[in-house]
This record gives sequence, structure tokens and C-alpha cells, in this order.
Amino acid sequence: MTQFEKVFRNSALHPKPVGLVLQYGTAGFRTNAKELDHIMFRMGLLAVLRSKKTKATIGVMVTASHNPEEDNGVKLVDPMGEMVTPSWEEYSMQLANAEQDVLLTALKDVIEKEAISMDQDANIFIGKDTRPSSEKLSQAVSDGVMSLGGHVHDYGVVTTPQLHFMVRCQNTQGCYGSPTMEGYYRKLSQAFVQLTKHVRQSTFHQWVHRLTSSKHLLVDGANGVGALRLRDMERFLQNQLQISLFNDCREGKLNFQCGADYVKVQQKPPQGVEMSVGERCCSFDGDADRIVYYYKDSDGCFHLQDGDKIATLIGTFLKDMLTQAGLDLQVAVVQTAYANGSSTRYLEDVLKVSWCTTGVKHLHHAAQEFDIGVYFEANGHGTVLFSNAAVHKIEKLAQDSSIKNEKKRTAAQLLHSTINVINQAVGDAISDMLLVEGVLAVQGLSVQQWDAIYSDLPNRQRKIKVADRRVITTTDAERRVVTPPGLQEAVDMLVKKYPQSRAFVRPSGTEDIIRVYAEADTQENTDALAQEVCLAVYRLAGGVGEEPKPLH
Ligand code: NG1
Ligand code: ZN
Repeated sequence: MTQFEKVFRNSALHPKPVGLVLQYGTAGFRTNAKELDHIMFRMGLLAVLRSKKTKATIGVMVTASHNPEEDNGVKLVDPMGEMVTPSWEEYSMQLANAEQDVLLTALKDVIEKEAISMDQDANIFIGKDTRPSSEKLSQAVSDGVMSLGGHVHDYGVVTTPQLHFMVRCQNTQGCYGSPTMEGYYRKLSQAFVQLTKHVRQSTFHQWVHRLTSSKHLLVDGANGVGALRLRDMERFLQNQLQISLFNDCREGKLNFQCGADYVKVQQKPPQGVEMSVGERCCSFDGDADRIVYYYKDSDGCFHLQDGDKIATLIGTFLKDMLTQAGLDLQVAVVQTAYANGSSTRYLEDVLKVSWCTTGVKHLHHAAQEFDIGVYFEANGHGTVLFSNAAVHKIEKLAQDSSIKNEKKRTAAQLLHSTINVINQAVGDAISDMLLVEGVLAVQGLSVQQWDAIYSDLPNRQRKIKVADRRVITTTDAERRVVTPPGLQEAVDMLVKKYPQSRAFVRPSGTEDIIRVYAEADTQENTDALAQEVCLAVYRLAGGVGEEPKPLH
């Protein structure tokens, strides 16, 4: 039997429902798990082609991140651990949406267009989250890979960033680390222990003073894979961080009233976490590639430290360390339209700020333009990218034993540990958490002091259902609407009514909805603005169901 005959035969075991069309969205295919079996098989096929084309290991992650438990999804991971290149998103749609009888034609079309040598070996790493549907769906990916003669290494239940890490380690022949779970835990925790070692040297008194409180962190695992893998990691951390883990998969439902997305969008603490006043808490999302921090003050008020606050903390720390080390490297922070206006205003005074479209692949790409690119979405997805030249300069300085100035030497070593603690392949809740904890400890900052760096403008995110979300198209990093006609003018008029306000509208790439974002001087004005923009979308972009109502 030829390879293609085998693919044809096996594809019948994962049939595509006739007429079903799915889009490769902001972060891969994502929908109700019942619709995904054929997609998984076909992504297995595509991963083999991508592996043959790049002559490298490719990753396939089965997860729907922060979506409800009944959804699932799949993302492809390129050789350096980044999201698959956009031109291949097109191919994935061709394959995903080809009817059963033309699947082979679609497959051969990709092979021809990309001039792929089918004799080349293919190696695929597979990972999955904890959803009940993930087991069977990841099996469908494996079937696809093996039907086309690829080798599979199945890592089982891992966080999305762990899979990205494995792919990058494998393709850098171990330079980035060892492609094993132990390799991941060891690399990150050793770097974290190094970071916190400097605390004892540089701010000994503060360290002693905070010895008990500063090492303690409450973590909401969203009842997902992040909780399981964080448990595994704890023993590597040498007691440098004491974690109380909640929503750890033992009872509650994945992402239900917990997790980073819930906390960010609802702007309230997750269920199931026992927070005391002033205690530092964080929430992961369902596949642990996002993190947000928060605490409760003595009046019982909830304070959120989202991706913007994390970017600010890390960006300014890096800038300080570079200055102290005397290194001439540029640090930039990349933001999207969802960044709080206050964060942008604060950051623009101290660093370079750059804008791009929502979606990690865009942020990652934009951050690569700088010596050091810090990127975070407000929702808590982000990381730091160091150019090769920056890594080289920092490593050289950190190893230079002739430096007599202790401040300079410490700064260089802290920068070096930062490179190793951060997962440069992709945003990683566990790695970001270790970096934030390290930076807070080194700088002797409490969660309240970190929060006080700037005050967020009140903001609100809403969702509107429309008949076809593609009727809304945008420009200028998704900050302005192009179609339908009249909608942007309506938003502009509404924004003029409130002080310090801003609002924008865009179709979601992961859910079948339109997102509305608003911010203004007070929460009341923000909510009024968001409500009016929702109504404009509903009326001008074909809203379905009941008219949007005010939230309170
Ligand atoms: P969409 O659904 O396109 O808004 C959401 C997030 C993105 C990104 C992706 C992938 C918001 C407003 N949007 O995309 O930032 O994280 O999911 O998970 O948070
Ligand atoms: Zn996620």
C-alpha cells in the first residue's frame, strides 16, 4: 500500500462532517470538541509535512486554553518553539476544510507548492491538556502523523509552553535545554534559585525581614494542567518559593469560575482560593500559558495585576539592570489595543513601546525586532525575547571575573539568570511566575508597592453575538473599524462623551463573537461607554438575540 493509500484509508476513520468549515483563529482551531476529530487527524498530516519541509521536529498541542471544558483545539508549534508561520495557517485551513474525497488532492497540493521531499524523516512532539476529550483527540493527531510515516513522541498531559520548550530544546540540539520534563523543571528552577540568591547578597536586611511573607504565593491552577505540572516542579525549587495551590484538579471544573481569564475579565478573585489581606496570589489559565496576579487590600478591595503590570515590572527591572551593568541594549515593551491606557502612558516615559495586532504570534514577531523585547497581552500571555547578540553580551559580562564593581557584576548575573528563567519559546505561566517572584524579591517589592507603580484606568470587556462576525473588519492594530460603514463613526462619537476614554471593537479569533473594549475615568463611565458601544455593534453589525443590556 502506498503512503497516500494509507492516508486515504485511515482518514475514513476520522471523517469530516460534510459542509463543516472551520477557521484557523488567533491560536489555532478551537471549537466544541465534538467537531474536531477530523481536524486533529489532518493536523497530524500537516505536522508531518511541516517537519519534512523544515527538517526539524514540530509540535502539536491539543488544548482549548481558557475555553469551557467541552471545547477543544489544536495548535502547531514551529521549530524554535514559536507558533506556526502564517503561510502554513492557510494550508491548515485547506486541509481542515477539504471534503473527504478531495483530502489527498489538498495534501498533494501542499507537497507540490512547498516542494516537499517525501523521503525526508518527520518527527512530531504531541502534548495535551486535561480535558476529557483530549485523550481521544491527541490519538487522532498520532494517527494522522503515523499514517504519513512520521515518528511520534507523545509527552502526554503537559502545559502548552512545556511542549513549546521541548520542541525548541530538540531543534537546538540541547543548547536551549534538555527536551524532557525534568530538563524543563531543572533549567527554570536553577535559574530561579540563582536569581533569588542575589537577594541575599544585595538586600540582605530586606530579605531577612520578608523571609516568611515574601516566599509565599497562592496559586489558582484553573483546575487544569498547570496545577498538575506545578506540583511536579515544587521539589526542584529548593524551598525558595512556598506555594499554596488551589483549584488543583481534585474537584472543580476546568476554567469554571477560576483561572486567569475569569479573574481578568470578571475583575474578581476566583472561587476556591482562600486569600488573606495583602497576600500575593496568581491565576493560570487552562493550559498554563497565561498568568495574572492580584491581592485583596485591608478594605477588602480586589486589585488585579494583569499582563500590563507584569510587563511594566519586568521591563523596568531589565532596564535598571542594563544600566547598572553598563550594557547598551534596547528594551522595548510590545502591547496590543487591550493594554490599559495608564500602562502605556507610564511605559512610554521610561521605555520604548510598540503596538501590534491581538494574538501571540503578532506580539512574538514584533518583540523580535529589539535587543530585548518584552511582550505581554493584558490577559497575561507573554514572555521576554533576547536577541542572540544580547544573550552573547550578557553572558560574556556575567562570566567576566575581572569586574571589580560588585553592583555591575550582580546586575550582569541577574540578567543572565533572567534569560534562563524565562521561556523564550512562548508565554509560560510557570516561568513568568518565577520571574515575577524573582524580580519582586530582588527589588524588595511587596505586591502593593508593585501595584502602585501606576493606577489602571477602569476598563470593561464585553462580548456581542452577531450573525457573521466577519462583517467587522479592522485596521491600525485592530484599534479602528473599517466595515460595516458607520460603526467607527458611532464609536468615535461615543468616546467623545467621556473623559480619558477609549473604546474599540474587533471580531474574536477564538470565539464566535465580537469583543468590545472600553476604558474611561470612572467605572461608571466605562460601563456606560461599553454599553453604548455594544448597542452600536448590535445595531450596525447584525446583532442576534436580545439587545445587549447594561451589566448592573
Ligand atoms: P480573541 O478571541 O481573538 O480575542 C483571545 C485573546 C487573545 C489571545 C487569544 C489566544 C483577549 C481579548 N483576546 O483572542 O489575546 O490570547 O485568545 O488565546 O484576551
Ligand atoms: Zn492558554
